Amino acid sequence: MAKALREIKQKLNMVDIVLEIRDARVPLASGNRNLYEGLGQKPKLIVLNKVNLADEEIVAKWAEWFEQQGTPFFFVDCFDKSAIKKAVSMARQIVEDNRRSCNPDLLESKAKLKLMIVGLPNTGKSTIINQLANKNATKVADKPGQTQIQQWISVDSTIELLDTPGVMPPQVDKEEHGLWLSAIHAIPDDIAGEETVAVFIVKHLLARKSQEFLDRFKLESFDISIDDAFLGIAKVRGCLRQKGLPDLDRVYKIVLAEFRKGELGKTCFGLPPK
Ligand SMILES: Nc1nc2c(ncn2[C@@H]2O[C@H](COP(=O)(O)OP(=O)(O)OP(=O)(O)O)[C@@H](O)[C@H]2O)c(=O)[nH]1
Ligand SMILES: [Mg+2]
Repeated sequence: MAKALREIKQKLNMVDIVLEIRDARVPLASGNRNLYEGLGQKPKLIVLNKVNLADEEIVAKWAEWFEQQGTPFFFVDCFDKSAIKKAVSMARQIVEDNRRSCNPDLLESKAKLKLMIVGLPNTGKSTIINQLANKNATKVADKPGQTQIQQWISVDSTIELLDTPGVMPPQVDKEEHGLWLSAIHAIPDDIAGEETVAVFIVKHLLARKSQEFLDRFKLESFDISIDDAFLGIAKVRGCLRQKGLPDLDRVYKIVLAEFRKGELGKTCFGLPPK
């Protein structure tokens, strides 16, 4: 964390604006206060990615909340190129407004816009860059810590991007936030353990009454125990061992993988603060 933060600060004077990529399912806890504060006066834009995996009603509440805070923000998903381009246009506008706030008579800058992309691991930083660059300029994978070093990517004559490794905050504010970040795979599974994360996800989906979850695993009702839910999943997916006992390790992996692909329903963790 300290090294990554130092490297980010070293490059600050080379960029016009910092895009902090967060996960739209966890809009506040997937931010990094230390990182954000370390950016000082540099213009910032919060980009909430993976909105295609998030609950639309709760996203609307968060949008209202960010509006009230006066924080520039933009919801995107990596498959929607036009939304990503709009986020970059918004970034350009913020930089322009900032430049002209000192001298309103300045003409619009024709210089290349340089953006630094920062955020927690696995939030989709490199994917967003590849979408803008129209090529696999930087490696992506559904696991935290894919990007290990900073890398400049030139999109065209108007935009240049700096990809950076994901940075975890030194600590999470609440234990619950650790589970949220594990569920979205910003934290590697071996930290909390696959069982803990899978149990958390299944409890969350049952409590939130995710119909997709129920239908996908042919479960009878939302009012079942966690053991019955895992047994039901094992039956449907052929993960039963001798004497009809579920092979829980396989079941946990199924839950984690399918939840992260959005196949168990769109969801968010937590609501905006009152
Ligand atoms: N469903 C969905 N998946 C996404 C979206 N954006 C990125 N992903 C997936 O999220 C995973 C992580 O993407 P990366 O771009 O490697 O994330 P990163 O932030 O660069 O990760 P690190 O380099 O580890 O910090 C990949 O499997 C992407 O395909 C999105 O908007 N929707
Ligand atoms: Mg990356």
